[in-house]
This record gives sequence, structure tokens and C-alpha cells, in this order.
Amino acid sequence: MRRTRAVRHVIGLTASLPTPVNNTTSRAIRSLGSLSPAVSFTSRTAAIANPSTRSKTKSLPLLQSGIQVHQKRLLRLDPSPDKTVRTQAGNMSSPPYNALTLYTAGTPNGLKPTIVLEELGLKYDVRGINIMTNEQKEPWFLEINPNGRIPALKDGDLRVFESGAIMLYLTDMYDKEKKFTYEYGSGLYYEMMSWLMFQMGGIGPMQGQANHFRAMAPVYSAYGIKRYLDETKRLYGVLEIRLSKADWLAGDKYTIADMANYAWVRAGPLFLDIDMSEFPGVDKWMKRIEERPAVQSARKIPNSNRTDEELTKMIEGMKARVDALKGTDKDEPSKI
Ligand SMILES: N[C@@H](CCC(=O)N[C@@H](CS)C(=O)NCC(=O)O)C(=O)O
Repeated sequence: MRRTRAVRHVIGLTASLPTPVNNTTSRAIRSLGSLSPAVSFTSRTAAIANPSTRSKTKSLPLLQSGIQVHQKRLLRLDPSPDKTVRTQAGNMSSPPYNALTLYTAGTPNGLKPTIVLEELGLKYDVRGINIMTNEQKEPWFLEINPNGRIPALKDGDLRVFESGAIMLYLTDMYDKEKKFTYEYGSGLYYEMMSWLMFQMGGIGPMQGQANHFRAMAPVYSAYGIKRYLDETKRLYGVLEIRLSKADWLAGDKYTIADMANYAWVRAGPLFLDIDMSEFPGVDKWMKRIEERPAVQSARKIPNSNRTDEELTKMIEGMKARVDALKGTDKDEPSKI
């Protein structure tokens, strides 16, 4: 059985333990173990949104960073990733290309586009990225995301980076029925966009820093912990104002704005010991999202067999390590 370093979505900046790969969902994909034990590809077999364009794609082997995979490819007309491409049938075409590969890891930002893909029932390949070994900084990955962070998406030769942009791309291109978004240009579209950007510019960066100081820092910084925990809780309070009187963030529908915020909020109690009874509306909303089968599937991607109990234990261990720095020469406030 292959082994991998498992990363889970709630970790924020991730941690790893050797975990057996769940082979049942893998297809035609092999990592060359010596390069990265965390690499895994998963092919999702749900229906494609637009089967009519699918016949224009063709499976070809792709050698990428030492990993040979079978992936749908389109003949490129121009090396620039944002240009229209010529399909194998010879027609000019614009996205979507129905040839999706998600590059991700088990972190809150990694979970966000995975939920959209699962909710839409799209067919896509998953390339697990081992952020513990800085695979996201390798030149081949920087071609896809110059920022060197997960997640990133390719659709044929088109690349999209930044989790919010990926969520918008997926709904713009593949959610024709507007199940998880609103009509472009409508008032509700911008309401949804506002809550999405609230997550991208607020909860994500602030809670990410709180996680860092609380569980990953090489020093104990009471100031850093308090500053970012207070700000995270303030932002949860903003969510609470809305969710104490509405089921969803934008309008009366579950949208990508809910998915994005959920991916971070679910990590709050575990990493930061946030007591969700202080935010009852947010808590109910979180549980409502948690029950969705697509969300449960998304949480298992990329593959990890670690139980929730094991995960909790691991994070408690990380926090205990930081706590143990209190009163030592790594206790930052004592030096201020
Ligand atoms: N604003 C970016 C943030 C991406 C991000 O910070 N990803 C983290 C994992 S949650 C990462 O790749 N960390 C590894 C690193 O910083 O090199 C997005 O939303 O996509």
C-alpha cells in the first residue's frame, strides 16, 4: 500500500503524519514515491456539466514534475495561459474546457474549491500538493500559481489561482443553473461577492495568523495570539449579525460565499478553542453546511485516512508545544 503524508482541511497551515492512501477513488495516477510521498491524483467520476464540448478533448499522457498522469489536454494556440485555445477539432473556443485539475492540500483554502467541484458534481482530477516539503514553491507549480500557494486550478491550458477566483471561475463556467451563485451583475451577485471577499480579505488571513501564533510559531507570543484571535472573533461576530437572522450569507440560497467562510470557521473551535455557543447563528449555519454530502466528500480530498480524533490529538499536541515555550527564552512578551 502506498503511504502518504496526510493533510487535513482544518489545519490552516497543515501538519502531517504517514497515512495510507485510500485507493478506491484513485484512477490512472501514480506518484513516483521518491519525489513526493504526498502526491496523489484522484479522478472524480461524477457527471460533466457540459458533455457536448467533452468530445473535443482527448486524453494524452502528461509528464509533470516527474509525475506521469493521464489528463485531458487541448492543443495550445498561444503559450499565454489566458488566451483562447484551439480545440482538437480545430475550432476556436473559450472556457470552459471540461478538463479540470485541482491542485490542493487539506487546508481551509484547499477545501474551498473542492466543495464547489463536489457540489456541482463535476469531473476533475486532483493533484495533492505536499506543502510540508514546499512542493508549492517548485518551478512547475509556480507556472500555475506564481504566488506559490495552494489551491490552484487548471482547465485545459487555462490556469486560475487564488481560491476565491477559482470558486468564481467554477460557478461562472459550470453552474449554468445558478445553483450556488447568482446572475452576474445582479444585486445578489454583489452581495455574494461581498461575503466572499470578506472571507478572502478578513477571516482567511486573520485566522491563518491566529493559527500560526497559537499552534505553529517558534515562540510563545501572547501579543500575537491575542491580536489575531480577537480579530478572528470580531469577524465571527460580523457573520453572527447576518446568520442570527438568515440561513445563508447572501440572499436565501447557499452559495460559494457560504462555502468559503465555512471552510475557515470550522477550524476555529479546533485550533483556537473558539466557543461557538458565543455565535449561535454561525454554529447552526456551520452544522447545516456540514451535513451536506458534497461537503463531507470534499473534506476527504486529497486522500487522508486520519480520523477526527487523531486530528484533534495532533492539533492539541501542536498547541501544547507552543504553550511549553511560556516562561522560557522563547516567550516573546518577557523580552518586550
Ligand atoms: N489567498 C490565497 C491563500 C492561499 C494560502 O495561503 N494557502 C496556504 C494553505 S491554506 C498555503 O499554500 N501555504 C503554504 C505556503 O504558504 O507556502 C488563496 O485564497 O488561495
